[in-house]
Amino acid sequence: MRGKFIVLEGLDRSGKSTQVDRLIQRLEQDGPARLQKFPDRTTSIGKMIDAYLQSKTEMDDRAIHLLFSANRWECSKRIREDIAKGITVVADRYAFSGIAFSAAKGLPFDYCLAPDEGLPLPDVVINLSLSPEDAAKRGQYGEEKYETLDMQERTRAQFKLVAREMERRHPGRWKDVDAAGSVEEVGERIRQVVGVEVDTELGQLWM
Ligand code: DGP
Repeated sequence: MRGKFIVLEGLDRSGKSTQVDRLIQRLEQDGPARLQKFPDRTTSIGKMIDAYLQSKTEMDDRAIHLLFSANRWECSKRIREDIAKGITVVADRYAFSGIAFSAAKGLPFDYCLAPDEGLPLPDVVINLSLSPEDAAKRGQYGEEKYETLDMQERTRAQFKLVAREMERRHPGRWKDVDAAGSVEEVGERIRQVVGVEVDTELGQLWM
């Protein structure tokens, strides 16, 4: 039986990384599971992305958009292989962040979507949603490029459009999960939506 491909999305401070770790620990009780973080900053493309996010280099908006996508493509072969072997892959961010963040900077939505067409299609996307008020209670943003209130607000609006696009093209796979509450409460909400039935074959994104 193949592994599942599960994606967690959400804004900075939504608790995504904490929940990804908890989810993997729980999944490992039933079989092999591994984390795939995006951007994967360990590859040579990932190092360019890392320098950009830390404002060590400047980059044209389209150039960085394509690098984020290239980073997903370079990891996609291993994702497919692992899933075929029965390993469940949990991605911390994926193509949906790619669209939401770049569209929030003003790039056309359809342009943002195009380079990821054909990537492995997640069986389920868990979008941790948090109101601006609850996000503000979690403290200051960090130092990286997009970690400002204005950028996060615009990205939040774009995530709603991404959700609509997913519902249109791949109905039933996008799950909004309320990220307000304790780590345990949010973890329980995730547990309830993650047990999906999967198709025999892994699909292709946007196709
Ligand atoms: P993280 O390592 O999860 O903190 O993500 C780093 C930052 O990069 C975060 O602000 C979200 C942003 N990001 C993640 N993926 C993409 C992408 O594909 N495109 C763009 N433009 N930004 C992204």
